[in-house]
Amino acid sequence: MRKDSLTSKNNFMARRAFLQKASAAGLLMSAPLVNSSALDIDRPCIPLALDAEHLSTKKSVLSYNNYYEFTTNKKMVRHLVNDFDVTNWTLNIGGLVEQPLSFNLQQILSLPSCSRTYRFRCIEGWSAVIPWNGIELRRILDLVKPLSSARYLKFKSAYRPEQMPGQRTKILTWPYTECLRLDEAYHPLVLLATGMYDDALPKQNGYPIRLVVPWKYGFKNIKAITSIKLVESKPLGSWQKAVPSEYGFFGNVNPNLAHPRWSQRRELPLGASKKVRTHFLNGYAKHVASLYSDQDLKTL
Ligand SMILES: Nc1nc2c(c(=O)[nH]1)N[C@H]1C(S)=C(S)[C@@H](COP(=O)(O)O)O[C@H]1N2
Ligand SMILES: [Mo]
Repeated sequence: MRKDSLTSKNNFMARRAFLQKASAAGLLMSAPLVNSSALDIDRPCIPLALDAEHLSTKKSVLSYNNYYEFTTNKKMVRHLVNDFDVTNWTLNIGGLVEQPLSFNLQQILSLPSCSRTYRFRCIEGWSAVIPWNGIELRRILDLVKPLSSARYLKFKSAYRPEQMPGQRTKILTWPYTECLRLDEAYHPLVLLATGMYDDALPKQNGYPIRLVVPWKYGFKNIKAITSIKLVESKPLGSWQKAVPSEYGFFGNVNPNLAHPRWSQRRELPLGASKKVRTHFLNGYAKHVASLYSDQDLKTL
């Protein structure tokens, strides 16, 4: 997909006007907290023709969660997040960028957003169809302006062992981290989600902000992000670090590439009693296959 076919000239001009205004106002100088009302002038997403899908019930998506910072028991996560206090939050975006930025909670929650309904496929074999609200990650990348040396993004989740009981165990190394290649991160399907079902993002699903990359397995979709760092060399995500034989850098959904312990050909939708077939790149191949060479797609 060509970038210039996706960004209208008007939009580009609006963004440039925003950046000029913002830098004149000193907002983009050395300790820049973004002025989120200024962000409103930018469109959060381009319209995309995606297949209509039968949504998972909100109840099912809010009550069956992987969130190892709390527990490995999927049905208990929603209870254990009650004591997770997120009033004090900063999302830092920095590293190899021209313009590092920090967002406080109020700024995160008032980011302009669109809705996008995506299939969601966990590597364990269950799936969902979720209406997200969020902003395309590339809109944020446009603000921070990656340097030419930047090749990857490294995401970190919150580290609050006093509030996150799972972090007092060694089941993973904390904080939870994930990573993308820069060209993947620029793809317009990639969202930073701040809501779902046209409502706030529930704590168990990654409040206040989480990554959504619909053609990758669920583990890549890191929750409760506190930092995004642009880096030169390939980072290691928490799962890849813990179990390299089962989790790779890409984590692309691929029914033809079996997990070492089970087939990935089929998946069980939340709330369903019968498995359905899993689609290559989770059904988004026509949008994203061009990001990968044949070699990449044989790699987990
Ligand atoms: N910080 C953090 N992010 C995470 C996880 C986690 O344990 N911690 N689990 C991942 C996995 S394995 C999956 S399948 C999805 C589950 O997202 P959901 O609970 O919103 O459905 O979150 C991903 N993001
Ligand atoms: Mo997962």
